[in-house]
Amino acid sequence: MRYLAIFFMLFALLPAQANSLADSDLDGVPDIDEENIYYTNPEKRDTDGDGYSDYIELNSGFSPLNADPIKLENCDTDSDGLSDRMELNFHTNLTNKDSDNDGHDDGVEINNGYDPLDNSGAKLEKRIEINLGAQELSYFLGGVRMDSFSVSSGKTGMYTPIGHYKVDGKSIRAWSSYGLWMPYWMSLQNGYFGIHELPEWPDGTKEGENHLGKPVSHGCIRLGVGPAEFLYNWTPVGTGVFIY
Ligand SMILES: [Ca+2]
Ligand SMILES: [Ca+2]
Ligand SMILES: [Ca+2]
Ligand SMILES: [Ca+2]
Repeated sequence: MRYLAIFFMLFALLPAQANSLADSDLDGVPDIDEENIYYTNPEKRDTDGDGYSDYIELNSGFSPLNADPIKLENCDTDSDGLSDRMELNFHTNLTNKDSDNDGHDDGVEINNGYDPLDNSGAKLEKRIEINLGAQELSYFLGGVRMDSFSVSSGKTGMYTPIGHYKVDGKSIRAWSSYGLWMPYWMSLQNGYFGIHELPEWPDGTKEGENHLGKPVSHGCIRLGVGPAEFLYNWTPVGTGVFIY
């Protein structure tokens, strides 16, 4: 038993080693992270001089580089169209517009699906996830969640199937056998079901405008006006869709 106790003590010591990285200003953020991730001053606890340490700002979601109380998602230090929050998520340089020096700003690369850390023109993987319990669709670029939209999925008895699918076709306007148009249609399982904007009756009236967030469809995933068109244009055929 004594050996076992020593064994566990050794493991208990390991996390302490991870915290022994140099931290010159003792603000809780290691020098190496201040220099390479957050671009804060490793010699100054409060880089922007607003009275809050870099550590406190980062842990409460505020920019440690801006003395105004601005959240990381609303701050774009290098004005490249990508927020500081997203720069941290994508591991890009939040003080350099063009992290991979290929002539295209980070924000432009992300908006067009390119890898802002690869100057060979490589694209990042796109993925869509639909959480039926939350009635929410999220889309991901390179593993980073970009945004989420409220949806309406299948009602009781006409449940939206769960599982892994791929977008296998697209149409600006598809006709449903229920007698409705489905704008911005993205087909799953060869059209067995799909993702589309709130459906439209032939007279132009929209169906289910107050139903986003509630499962009332015939099995499809309905998106609101705006998000449906955006996602249609963002999503290439072949994009993975994970429904759970
Ligand atoms: Ca520090
Ligand atoms: Ca500060
Ligand atoms: Ca930026
Ligand atoms: Ca670039």
